[in-house]
Amino acid sequence: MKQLLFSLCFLGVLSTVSAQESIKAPQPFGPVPSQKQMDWQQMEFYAFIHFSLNTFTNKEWGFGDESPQLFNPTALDVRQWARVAKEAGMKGIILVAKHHDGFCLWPSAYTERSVKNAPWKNGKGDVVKELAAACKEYGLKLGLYLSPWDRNHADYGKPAYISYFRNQLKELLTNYGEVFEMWFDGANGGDGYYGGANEIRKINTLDYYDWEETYQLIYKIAPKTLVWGIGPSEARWIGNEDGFANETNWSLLRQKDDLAGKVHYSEYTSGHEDGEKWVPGEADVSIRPGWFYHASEDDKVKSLDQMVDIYYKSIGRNATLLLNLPPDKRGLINENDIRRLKEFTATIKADFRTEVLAKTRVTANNYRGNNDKYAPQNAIDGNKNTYWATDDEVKTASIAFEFKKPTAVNRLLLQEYIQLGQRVKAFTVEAKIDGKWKTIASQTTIGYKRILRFDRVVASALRVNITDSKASILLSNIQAFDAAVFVRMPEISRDKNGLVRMKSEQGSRIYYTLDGSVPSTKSVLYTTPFRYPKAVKIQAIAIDTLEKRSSAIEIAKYGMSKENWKVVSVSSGDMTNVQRIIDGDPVTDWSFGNETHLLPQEVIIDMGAIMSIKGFSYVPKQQGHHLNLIANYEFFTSLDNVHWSRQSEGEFSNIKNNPIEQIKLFSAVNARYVKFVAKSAIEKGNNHTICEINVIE
Ligand code: FUL
Repeated sequence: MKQLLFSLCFLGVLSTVSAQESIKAPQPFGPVPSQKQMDWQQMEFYAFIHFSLNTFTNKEWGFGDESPQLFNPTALDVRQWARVAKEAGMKGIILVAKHHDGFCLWPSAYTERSVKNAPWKNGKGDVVKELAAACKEYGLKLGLYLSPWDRNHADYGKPAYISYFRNQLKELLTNYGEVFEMWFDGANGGDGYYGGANEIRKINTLDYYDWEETYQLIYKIAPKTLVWGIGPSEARWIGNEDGFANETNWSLLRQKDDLAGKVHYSEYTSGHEDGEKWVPGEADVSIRPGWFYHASEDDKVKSLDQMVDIYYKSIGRNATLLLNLPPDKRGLINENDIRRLKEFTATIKADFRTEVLAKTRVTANNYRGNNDKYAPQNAIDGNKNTYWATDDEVKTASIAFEFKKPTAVNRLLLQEYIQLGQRVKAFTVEAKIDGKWKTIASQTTIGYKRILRFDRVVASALRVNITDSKASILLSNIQAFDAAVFVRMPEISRDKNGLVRMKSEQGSRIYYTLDGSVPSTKSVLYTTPFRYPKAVKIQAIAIDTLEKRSSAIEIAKYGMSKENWKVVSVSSGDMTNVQRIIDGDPVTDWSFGNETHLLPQEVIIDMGAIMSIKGFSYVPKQQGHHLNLIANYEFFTSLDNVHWSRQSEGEFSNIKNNPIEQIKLFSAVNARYVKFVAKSAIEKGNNHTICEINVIE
């Protein structure tokens, strides 16, 4: 009897096992990530460190002739970098080991241009080694940036340089432990010192480096290193240096076309739905306007609003986020940057504190073979290895979550089980409010992670409808949150005549100060535009009266208004619209130069009175495909529009990838007239654009 019972039980077990097994697991669809890419994607957030000779020369790109003697940080502490990154929840640090000027932060055996010829630690230091140890101590992964372009090396552009470059790669990938990411920047070739030749060396990025072979070398010596950037890479640039992916973001790329030079980099922002290779996007951005530290940017650290937007537009849009924290001349991440980073991480942490779906009743109108292994519960079980899956032929389906009582939500987080490919092309989200379903979002891709922000709704149920997918649907995680209302900072603008305008979101009031004090509800309430043509620092705050919450403080600094400014002469271009370059609006643009008026081109401005100035800025066009950017400039001042003295000349480094306001400083000088000369351009065309010219008082 006992025996019989046992056999019956045994048979019972067997039959359940075979029922489970008779369900075939879903098959991969299209390109899938490698384990290395999966591990990398799950890091989500890591730091970038730009720290080199440029930190000491106040440049964004060194020319290659700067002396290594200038590298002399007074308090370099890589453990501080690691601590800051760790506390911010980052998982690694990518260090720029060599930037375009060729200076090496490690004592490379192949060059004298390195820390070994710097006064720091009497030439005995090795920043890469120190950072590798600090990363280990703090449980962070180490990544490295080795600039392919070298403006110092005499052989750059010739075959000999490729051996040099590969030798350095070998040093970096064998002497410092595991490197999680190798970063190859796209800026390649142009003018430089090149061992004293001082010339322009153009190369074809795709041919010159023989990337296929370089990659083979890397995979041989460092198989765990993910290679980013140019060549047949395993992760791609997101196509801008603002840290944004598009809402539609495929982790796929038509890399063959890319390697044949047929893909414009703006396409990286979305990837390619029909890409033949898994090449996920990495969004890189600096916490300041520039990549290297400049004291003049101490008050230009990105605002909390910008930082939060960056998070939702990168990690929230299926990309990883590589955030640059440039150490200052001491060798420390600056206090201002740390403060902002802390505010940012606290805000993001708070946004995801209250999860509301885990305890809901979840149902789906389809799940694979009605088998529990693929049931909708898997999307809320907190286990990233289980997923809700539909039957193979089912490419549209709904998953619904019923709350025990009406619940407030304003964030939704979704994740596909990307190990089997990225599939979802479109989806909608509905909320059941007062018994009626209401569509609250209509979106496209999901990928590894997609986070939606929407106005708070109080719902009795939520429903996610996948409305289009390449193959069956596999979702491993769905969460919803009730984040505190984020009040956006007011926007401040001032026009040419000094008229100040402020704008905030509906439902909030703006309070401001003009005397440098911190604004609060006791400060002046903004009601209508007002005139303030003098130099001023305006600080404003928005208060959501209903939520009783306030925004971060917006600060706008202005010199004297431009009401008495006039453009007195231009070498070409349309004179009727030229005032756009002095209208106080950084968006309106004007161009000079054409087929008959080639570079250099100039514009002369009369400021109406003698002023002491110590710099100028050029605001380039920032939106669009053809920005017609100026690459090299000269800037002159005069008291009488007859006798001129040159105050500054040089390049707008990195303007192509990062077309931000270009600030150039010089020793203070009295001037009434200023002359801005465009000497060379980024694009081949003969048209060159200026949005605004400012002076720094
Ligand atoms: C760019 C470089 O030219 C910048 O200097 C910086 O390193 C940035 C991350 O990549 O393209």
